[in-house]
Amino acid sequence: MEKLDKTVKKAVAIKDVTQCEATGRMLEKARRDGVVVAFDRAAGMKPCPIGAESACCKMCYMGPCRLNARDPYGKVGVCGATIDTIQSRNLARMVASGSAAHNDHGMAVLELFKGVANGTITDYTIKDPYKLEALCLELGLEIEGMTIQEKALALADELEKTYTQTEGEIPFVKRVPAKTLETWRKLDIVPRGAMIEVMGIMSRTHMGCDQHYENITKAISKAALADGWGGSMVATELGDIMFGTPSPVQADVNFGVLKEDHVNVIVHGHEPNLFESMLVSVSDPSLVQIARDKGAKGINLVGMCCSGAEMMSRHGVPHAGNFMSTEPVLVTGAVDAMAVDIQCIQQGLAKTAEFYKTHLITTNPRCHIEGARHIEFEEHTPRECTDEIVTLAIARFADRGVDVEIPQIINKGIHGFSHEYINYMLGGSFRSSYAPLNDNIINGRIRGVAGVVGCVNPRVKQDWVHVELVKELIKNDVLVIQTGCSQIALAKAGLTVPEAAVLAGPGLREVCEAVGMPPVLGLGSCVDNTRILIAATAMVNQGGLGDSIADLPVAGAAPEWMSEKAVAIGQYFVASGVFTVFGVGFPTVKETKFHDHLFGGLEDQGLGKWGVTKDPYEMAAMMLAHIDKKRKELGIDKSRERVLTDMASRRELA
Ligand code: BF8
Repeated sequence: MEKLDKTVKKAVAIKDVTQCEATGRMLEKARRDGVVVAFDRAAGMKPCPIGAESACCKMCYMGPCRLNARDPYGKVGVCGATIDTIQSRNLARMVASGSAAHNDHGMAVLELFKGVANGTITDYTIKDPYKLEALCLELGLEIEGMTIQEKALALADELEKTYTQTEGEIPFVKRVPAKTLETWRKLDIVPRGAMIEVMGIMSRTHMGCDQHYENITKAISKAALADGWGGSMVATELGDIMFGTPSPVQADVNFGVLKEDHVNVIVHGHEPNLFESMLVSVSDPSLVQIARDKGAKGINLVGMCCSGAEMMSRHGVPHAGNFMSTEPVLVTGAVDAMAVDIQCIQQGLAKTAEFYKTHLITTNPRCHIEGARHIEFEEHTPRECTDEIVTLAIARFADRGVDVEIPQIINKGIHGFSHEYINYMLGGSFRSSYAPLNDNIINGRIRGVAGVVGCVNPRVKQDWVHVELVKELIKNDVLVIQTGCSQIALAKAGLTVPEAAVLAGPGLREVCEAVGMPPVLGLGSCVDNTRILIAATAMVNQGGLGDSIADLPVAGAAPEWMSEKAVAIGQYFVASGVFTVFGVGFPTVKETKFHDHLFGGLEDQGLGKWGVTKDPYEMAAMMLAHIDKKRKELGIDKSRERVLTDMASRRELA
């Protein structure tokens, strides 16, 4: 095991790198044990200042060329590429990678769905036939007289176009508000299919090809929209049909969900199929009996990162923490097996797992890790993989051979606010609608809606930017909706409970207390950001808040982003019409044409725009200013007289 570097040990004060108490305690233990984790590696490696601003180009081997971000137009690359060409090509490749990751995930979910529909995969089923039918009808499919299986096959055929189609428009474009779609068509940014849009970026960013940042930006928007309204949306919708559409459920979050006297199995990753099967394996009476025979009280299944967030939303499975806690959780010594699939799996896990004798098991053909055991997961025989992992975990429990120290911290919260549930929650069974939300925005009780999503990143204090931003927003009557690692940060801060309404401004508090909902609504994983797009569309369709997503008093933020997926998500929100602010930093050089195009020019075209700041209070101020600007444009900047919504007025609204 590599030893902690002495200079690193001095440089990092734990209170400065994380707000998560459990993670902090495990960082202290890691230091005592001489174990290095990502927080230490980050302290020992400054970000490359040229790369951070995207002023370098390695698209060919005449370079790599480095431009001066302080004098961006002072020189060009060997081929003559300007700073705008270089930055836009770099950002395009980030978006292509992020979009590819989500689309690959969505395609895997589609393949699983096809197998369930044609009967070749029998371990999964269709749990929400109502949503299946609703989706078929929404996409204009003729399903009269069809069986559930036939409907599923018809839907699978239609949604396959999301990936493979090379001409036309992806299927879920049918959901986009008419005026938003009109703008996309005018700008020629409607995606044809994910594969061709991602391939198109890789092709046009080759040396000597597309060298106009505005044209490259169009390709960026297409590839990003092919993620948000494409692959990610397919993953969410088919996931709901197969595994259940979430509705509010209480779940425990934080390291205290680990149990010293149980066999602890963590699933960390993004695709729900592995986790769903693991849920079946840990409940198998014969495996539970083997665990008991070895002295365990039972088998404890826990999630981390995004598939964890999905399982928490759908089934109330406990969640141990977000991305930056994945190494520290192993330091507890209590994790008997960590099964991973794809995305956001840090290679450093292998060494940490080895030190604490935890089984780290990769399961997906797209993600092997040197030093980890690989047990391939196959949807036709999923239990072969998950049962074997549980068996390994039981054996490790019987002979842990390391000290166990679990921070006894658990935060209870309510999660699982799907778009469908929000619709029902606001309007009731017979009048489910977004009218009460729109009405409360129009009358000023709710100032606007903010999506706060995305990663945690060791370049900023873990969870802190998310939590401070969200507190500031709800204090100012902004309803917050969340996904991914951000949702877990707020769950740990105790804001995902209805009682957190006391932290909200008077208007939002009144609405939360009337409905019995938290001021912060958790929607699930990163692919579930598409639920935010659907909610925004429902707000437009409801009426009274403009004709396009760009008209809405809404804003988005990824305060601690780190992954290329986050950039793809950010761009699909911007292209959909949302002002989107990133924390940490942004890979462009300020006061360049490309930067100005992203941070203002796109808005002039009728889309959204980007913003950036590290400071959560400034971030909140930027988002509030945007929301207020939209309220003014809509003519609702002066709150209407406040009237409590009684049954008569609810009926009227419906
Ligand atoms: O997809 S929020 S760190 S875990 S990239 Fe990764 Fe970021 Fe977490 Fe999930 Ni999303």
